[in-house]
Amino acid sequence: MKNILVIGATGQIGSELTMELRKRYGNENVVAGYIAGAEPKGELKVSGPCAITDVTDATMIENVVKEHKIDTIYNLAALLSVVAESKPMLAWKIGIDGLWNVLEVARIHGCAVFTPSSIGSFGADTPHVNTPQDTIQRPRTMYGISKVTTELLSDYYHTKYGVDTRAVRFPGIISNVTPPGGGTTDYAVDIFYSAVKGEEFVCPIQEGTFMDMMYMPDALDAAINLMEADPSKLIHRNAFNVTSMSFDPEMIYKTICKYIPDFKMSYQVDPLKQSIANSWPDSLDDSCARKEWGWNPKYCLDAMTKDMLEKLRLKFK
Ligand code: AKB
Repeated sequence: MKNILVIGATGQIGSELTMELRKRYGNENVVAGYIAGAEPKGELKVSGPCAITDVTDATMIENVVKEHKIDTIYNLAALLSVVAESKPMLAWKIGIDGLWNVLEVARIHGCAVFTPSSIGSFGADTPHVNTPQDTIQRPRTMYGISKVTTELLSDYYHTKYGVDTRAVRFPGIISNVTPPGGGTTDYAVDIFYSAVKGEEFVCPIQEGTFMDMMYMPDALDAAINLMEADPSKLIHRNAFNVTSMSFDPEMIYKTICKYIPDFKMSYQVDPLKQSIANSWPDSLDDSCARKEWGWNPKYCLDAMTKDMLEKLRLKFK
């Protein structure tokens, strides 16, 4: 039986991952770790144990791990790419000092650890089309630098200490429960909210800018299925390219227009978001994830759009 701690359980991915893990492993066996000021609410709060778990405090993490006999940690604490550029030292403190705390606790208490990387771990010198699993990374954003370091430090703990670390490089995640905050790919979530509210969408990313994206149900499967995978089949660990779709603003706009024909979009490009997006891949090659642990996403752009619009319409009814 797994006992799981999700650090960052009230964030965009954490809030849905915690509920999915509770569904699969039992409510009592999944602890929602949160920080002061971001307390769990609603179902997340009442359906299972919650514990204040600040990733920058190793003792606090260790106490939660000991109290709940944790054997698996999903470490989702991080600042997203745009906000990390305005707070680079904080991004490092949470992303890397925090990761070091998690890995040390995991080493001492024998926990497996999932700490996601991102398409942000790639940089301007990376081949942008069909980006290989193993290729030049060299990002120039603090988010990217911290994600490459996350990958290297996680691999280090695996090879040196045998800690069972595994991760994926998440693309932009699109979801209808908890909005993302401060990412370059946030536009692909915001556009759905504008469409459902009947508002014009002002897009901060230029037409023709392709980025990898994924619908939340596939992102949850990616994290959980990788942690369930047979370790003897894993050639890579930190971190696997995974993707479900690649589109530019026009493609997602036109797909939404199939369901809401009078939806309007204009452009007001944000220079910081655009420069980050330009340095990221257009499309990832995720064949290693498919081969080594059976990655197989279910949602394409059209299926995701249909589901997003249905769910958001219910939310704003
Ligand atoms: C961001 O845009 O910062 C994130 C990511 C792709 O890692 N959504």
